[in-house]
Amino acid sequence: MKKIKKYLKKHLVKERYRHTLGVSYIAVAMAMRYNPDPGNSDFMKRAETAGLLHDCAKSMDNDKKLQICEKNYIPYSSFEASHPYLLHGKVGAYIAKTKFGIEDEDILQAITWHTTGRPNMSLLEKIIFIADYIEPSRNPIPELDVIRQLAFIDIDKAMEKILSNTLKFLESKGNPIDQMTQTTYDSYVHCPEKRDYSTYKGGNFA
Ligand code: DGI
Ligand code: FE
Ligand code: FE
Repeated sequence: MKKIKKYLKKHLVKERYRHTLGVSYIAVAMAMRYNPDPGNSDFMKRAETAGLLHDCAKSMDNDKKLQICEKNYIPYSSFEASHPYLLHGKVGAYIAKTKFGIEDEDILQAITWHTTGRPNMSLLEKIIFIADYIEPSRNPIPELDVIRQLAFIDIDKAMEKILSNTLKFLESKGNPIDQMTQTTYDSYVHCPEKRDYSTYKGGNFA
């Protein structure tokens, strides 16, 4: 963990490093909440590691990101080729594996998919995706505090809300949308078992 933090401190600007620590802490808190194996703190450790490394490639030049993908046969879409900042997850997972020897596939996938999500995400993948959005130093986003509470009440509902708000945000900015972001959102909307939180405004959920 020390080696990772040292690397991040060197490669990320101050605000991004602060964000990274925030994601890591929130990921640990969510791992406590959703730990599938209470009594074993391994899940928390894995959440901490994935949180720390999720944006490790964020500051890299776009050309270098594309170069790393090319050299290492990391597949990417034409949309990612024209919007290479979206590749910081895939390249980040590559760095986690090669530079820090992370072999845990779930951690690597959580880093890979943290920006767009994907259908059928694992618990750890969802935790990193959500922690990235709700960590305390994030600039205010509409409904952020409600989503922060929802994250600890109903993880899938939090996923759906974040994806929905991200799509709305990108549309309002006129930014093109990666197909994977839309596909991920669709997979949550079509999720058959869900409770209705449409009128939820924060506070305790009865
Ligand atoms: O790296 P972070 O800033 O912590 O967060 P992130 O990895 O979720 O990246 C966030 C940025 O990615 C944000 O500006 C929105 C953008 N983004 C997410 N999905 C899409 C997208 N941008 C485009 N153009 N299309 C998407 O589908
Ligand atoms: Fe990111
Ligand atoms: Fe992030």
